[in-house]
Amino acid sequence: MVVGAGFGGLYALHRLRETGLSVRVFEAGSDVGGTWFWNRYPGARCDVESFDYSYSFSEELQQEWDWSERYASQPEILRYIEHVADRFDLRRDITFDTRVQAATFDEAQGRWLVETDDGEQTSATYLVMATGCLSSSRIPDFPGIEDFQGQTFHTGRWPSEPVDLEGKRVGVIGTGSSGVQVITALAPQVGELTVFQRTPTYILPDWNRPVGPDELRELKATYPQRRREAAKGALGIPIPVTPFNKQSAMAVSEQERVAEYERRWRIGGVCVGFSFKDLMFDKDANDTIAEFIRDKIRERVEDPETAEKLVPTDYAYGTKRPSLGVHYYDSYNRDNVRLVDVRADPIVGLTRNGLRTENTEYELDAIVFATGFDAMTGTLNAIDIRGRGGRLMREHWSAGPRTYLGIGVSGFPNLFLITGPGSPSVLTNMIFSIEQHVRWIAELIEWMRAEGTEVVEPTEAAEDEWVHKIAALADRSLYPATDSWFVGANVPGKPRAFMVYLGGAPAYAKECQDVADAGYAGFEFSRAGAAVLS
Ligand code: NA7
Repeated sequence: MVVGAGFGGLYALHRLRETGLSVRVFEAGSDVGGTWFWNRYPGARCDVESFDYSYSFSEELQQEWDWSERYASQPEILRYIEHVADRFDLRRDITFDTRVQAATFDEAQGRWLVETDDGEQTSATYLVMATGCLSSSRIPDFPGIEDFQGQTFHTGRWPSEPVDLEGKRVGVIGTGSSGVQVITALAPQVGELTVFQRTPTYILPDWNRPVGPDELRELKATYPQRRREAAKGALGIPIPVTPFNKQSAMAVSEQERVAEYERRWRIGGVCVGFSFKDLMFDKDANDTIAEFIRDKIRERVEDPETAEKLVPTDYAYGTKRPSLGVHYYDSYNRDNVRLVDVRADPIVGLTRNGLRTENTEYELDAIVFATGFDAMTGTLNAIDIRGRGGRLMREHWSAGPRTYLGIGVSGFPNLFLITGPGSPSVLTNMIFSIEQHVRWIAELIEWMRAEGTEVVEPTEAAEDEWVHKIAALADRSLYPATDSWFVGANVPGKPRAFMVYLGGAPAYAKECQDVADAGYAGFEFSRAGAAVLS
């Protein structure tokens, strides 16, 4: 059984079918797409290039799909996923509009008993959680939220029917990646746009553009090489043009440093973050790129006071996920857009007609919450997942998520996480990481069937060691010091833990391969109802 029909769940269904298993998928949405099904807000676009943010498992699929832009928009990505679902006849095994509420491991039978919100109870040998890293959208608990008479939207739950905001007074709360994209798209459409910003974002240019026929032909012809390069890149994307610079930012003169930033800025995308080897590890080095980006903001925004509000100052570049885009700052040069710094003038709550801060009341016809997600663990913890002895996974994770390889959880046999906490997941190209996980899990299941063993789970010791490794890798970097969703700081009461493997995609893939080559070291195997064999 697979939970979720986004990129992860669809490939899990396809690949596990190939192993000869019968597979059933439950999906809460009414169609395939996951993230790209729900996040259909204006301006939604992927921040990984389309030729990399696509499945590599089928050469025919690669050759028949024509990406139209360097960075694909949400509608195009959704069309692609729908095409994949049709092409591999996936929908016949997917039950839509159905949310998994509980999953209990029956030790005697060695099966997962699964309950869905329509009351159905079913069971499966293996349970694959392809529930996404950013799938539990979050609206903060603003007082008076139910009093507001206008329209409200969350970017991560945008309606599928058309939304007409033309001429309206619209407020956007939040300026993370979703906020940046939706603000850029709405600014020219709406009557008045009021942006309520708590923390400004570092934004890199994407220089998005159409992909012409010649480029398309060339890109298609070089897919195999591109995928090989992607496997060598720390983020699961190819970086042949602008590899990681192995120098320290502090080892060169200011002039050389700025020249390197400028060179990469012109290319755009995440390669700017690879300008020097220590940007994410050394505060002085990080300050240099942060200041470079701040100057870019100051150049772009006409009103100096607004520009200063848009300049991030209190956290290191990259420790909250940077956004991509070129036209965001132009929004603030428009007469119909105003910026409210809600750190200086905090939001008190919503009112019947709009939103009140300590100093002002803003009348609004609609409010867009671009306020993020209960990331990495939110969706999993919302399901009553009970492992051996009836232990709830959310209790097992009460001090932060505990996994082995980000794939398995001790005491929760035959349960697999796709891009789970403790894997490189959100700091890589998600499709690359999804494919790597699904392949690895499918090969493990094939191995178990060949060995005649039925039940697999990580040992507690392997899980402990992995949890320490994730923390140790993070502690060498600047990430843990920032209040971000990477550490769960955006959700009040959430335990603080850095949830991503920071060693890079190739090192991670090697760890997974080494585990498999050693007969799945760190896992223990048993027969259903029998004691664990080691
Ligand atoms: P993010 O990155 O979590 O951004 C959420 C934004 O909402 C961020 O600017 C928050 O400010 C803001 N926020 C959250 N709660 C509040 C309250 N109570 N008041 C004011 N502002 C608030 O979510 P996104 O959807 O933009 O992006 C998620 C990921 O999707 C992204 O990283 C990419 O990987 C794709 P804060 O920074 O917490 O001060």
